[in-house]
Amino acid sequence: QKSSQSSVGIIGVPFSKGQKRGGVEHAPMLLRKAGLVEKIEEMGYNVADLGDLSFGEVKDDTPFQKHVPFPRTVGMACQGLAQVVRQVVCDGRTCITIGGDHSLAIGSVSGHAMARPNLGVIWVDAHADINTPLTSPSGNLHGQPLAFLLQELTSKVPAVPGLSWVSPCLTVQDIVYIGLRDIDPGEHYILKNYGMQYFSMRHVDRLGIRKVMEMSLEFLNPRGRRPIHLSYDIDAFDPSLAPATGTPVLGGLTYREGLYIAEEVHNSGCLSAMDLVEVNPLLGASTDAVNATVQLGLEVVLSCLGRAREGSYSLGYTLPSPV
Ligand code: HAR
Ligand code: MN
Ligand code: MN
Repeated sequence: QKSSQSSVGIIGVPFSKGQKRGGVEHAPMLLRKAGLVEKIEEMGYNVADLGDLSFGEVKDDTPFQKHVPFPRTVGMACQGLAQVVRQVVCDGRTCITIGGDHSLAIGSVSGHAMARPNLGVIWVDAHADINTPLTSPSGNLHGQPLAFLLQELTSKVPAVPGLSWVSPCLTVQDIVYIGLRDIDPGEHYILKNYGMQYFSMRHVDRLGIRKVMEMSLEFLNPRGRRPIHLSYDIDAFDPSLAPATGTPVLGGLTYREGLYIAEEVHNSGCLSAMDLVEVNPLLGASTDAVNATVQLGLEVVLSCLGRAREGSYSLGYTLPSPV
């Protein structure tokens, strides 16, 4: 069961400077080893593999206000990624970006918006990633991408070196969150006072994932014709399922909830681009823990492209008859 588009583009983004822990840059290589490209091809897609991007060194990238590390490095990587995503989407392919840390969404969403200005974003994450550089407790840019992308926050986001090219392409009407459970005070203030649509894990508990997906797609996609950007942080899953990640938080999505989200995004017929981020193979307690996390990331991507848990058969299949 293919998506409305029969071709995809895959971009590896071995990038980790949106946070301070090493390892997340190895995820694209491991997802490829797990068969990412081949499995998507087996589903019947035409796959353009853009390979893993490489990023220039930025010398003397001093932290912004002694607090936000690697601003120019993140800015340059995202600017490059944006151009590649824009091109893939313009070529009529569903764009799959494999991170890397979540700061790369500044680039992937910006590039997607250059090609599809009316896109809507589904942000699946334990975290809201909407700290401004001034509210961020850690300073890390992977906790801030949405602050740079939101028009309503323009006056609250300082000029950060390396990120001046970003033009806020989203409004609060264009985003829905699923899976939140670790929100900083500044972020909670934004969620509440800017009228953002979000489904925390408490909402998932109350409503069930079916209702959450119905409401999310209804909110973003009333006429069913709007391109969707799915930004999927693997830490949305419970740490028992996705242990190899930088900032695990207890009480996350079950395997079934996490795949259901991906399946429903596929069923909307509107998936235009997605990110899979924050798999960090150096942070698993064992090889098994790392492999489970990588495998789960792979399953999310395949489910977004139409792999169904109920199974499938291809067009033209017929039951063999005896003699
Ligand atoms: N909210 C925290 C901060 O801003 C941690 C968020 C970053 N962790 C992520 N992103 N994995 O989703 O530092
Ligand atoms: Mn995130
Ligand atoms: Mn997260």
